[in-house]
Amino acid sequence: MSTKFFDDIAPITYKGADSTDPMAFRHYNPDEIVMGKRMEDHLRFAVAYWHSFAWEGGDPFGGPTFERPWHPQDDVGRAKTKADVAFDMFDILGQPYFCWHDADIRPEGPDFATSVRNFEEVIDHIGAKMDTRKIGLLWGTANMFSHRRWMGGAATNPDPDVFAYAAATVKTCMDATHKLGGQNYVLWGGREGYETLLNTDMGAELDHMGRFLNMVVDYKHKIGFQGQILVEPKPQEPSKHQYDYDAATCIGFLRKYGLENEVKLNLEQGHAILAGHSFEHEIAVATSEGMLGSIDMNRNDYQSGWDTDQFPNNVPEVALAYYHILKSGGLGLGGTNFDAKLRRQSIDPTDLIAAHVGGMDVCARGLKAAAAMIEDGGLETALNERYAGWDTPAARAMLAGNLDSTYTDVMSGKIAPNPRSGRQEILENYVNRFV
Ligand code: XUL
Ligand code: CO
Repeated sequence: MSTKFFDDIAPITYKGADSTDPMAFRHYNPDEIVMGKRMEDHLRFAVAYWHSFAWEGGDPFGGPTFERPWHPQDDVGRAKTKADVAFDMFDILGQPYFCWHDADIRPEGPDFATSVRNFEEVIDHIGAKMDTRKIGLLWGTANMFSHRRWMGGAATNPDPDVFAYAAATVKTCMDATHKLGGQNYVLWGGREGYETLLNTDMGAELDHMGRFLNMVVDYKHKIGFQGQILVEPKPQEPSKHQYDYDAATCIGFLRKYGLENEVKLNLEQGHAILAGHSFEHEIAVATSEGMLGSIDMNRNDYQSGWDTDQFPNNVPEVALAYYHILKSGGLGLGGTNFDAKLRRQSIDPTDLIAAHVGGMDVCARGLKAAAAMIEDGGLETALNERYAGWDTPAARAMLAGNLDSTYTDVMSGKIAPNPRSGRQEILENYVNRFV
């Protein structure tokens, strides 16, 4: 039964690119076949419970701006109302997945045991709602950054009691994710880093984080969870420095602690920007190592310089991201999670729906542009031409050889480099034909 929160908003349908209806998809057409696969199965959209239902519209200068029937969020009954409204929105959008942190869906209790009881009660409520629908859980995660106990980190906290609390918390979140048939379990370490090196033993903290992640992987196998374990890079915010800085740093960390075959990456557009990269850079780093797990889709404001988590609206950026994803074989068990929130003036329920409709359409357009570029093959041909020299037996022999044998060939004049254009503008113009 509907909560009436979204009042008269009907399920969103695809009406085509010429439609002027703001509450219709113009590009996202779930059943449309793109490169041999349904669009819905490529994109695997998820709604993020925290931004859409737990965040109350506060910022560093002012309190909540949203007034929702499930506020204040300190009661299990109201947490169930929140879930009912969330599922109303899922019914309207028709996206196949959603994601949560424990703290988004249950009120914190006065002690751990009460928090877990609250959590299990709401998880059962959510599970019953999932049973009557097609929707699945893309991933679950633990919020180990908001409560004051986590202020010095979770697995990297100098206090072993906090490490213990983190271990117990992640166990409950993995259990709940498994119970709801989750496809992935995510760890984002907002406080796994430092504020100042003056009080931080970085080596010890990294060892503790490596050990913690090994415990997570062991537990995954113990309970028979078939999903992927993912870590989500971000360079800073809330910590001054976060250990999971970017994709390359995370991959180095995973290799150091023997986790490279067990853990993949959940990459977020805004985090890539904060790290000084493009989103496609982060995706290319991960795919070149076979470690892309899933993506968090949003955008940052390029002027403000912090993590604004806005809904995506830049088709060329999104297209290049999906280009690298499609080239590597797609998202697999991962998906496109809207880790994106409304602006705090967007207080109407309609804003919540419209934001997702727009974001889904931008991604669908980006996906179609990426697929068209792959089918046309222009970038691939240019790449093959650029690297064609490496297909020769002489070049392969050089890689198998050593410095002095190569020296002889260069010294004799047999090899003399002849610079060639990188053709960047021509390739940028090419991309512009598709986006
Ligand atoms: C924070 C962020 C998180 C993670 C899950 O910047 O992206 O919401 O995605 O903890
Ligand atoms: Co995220």
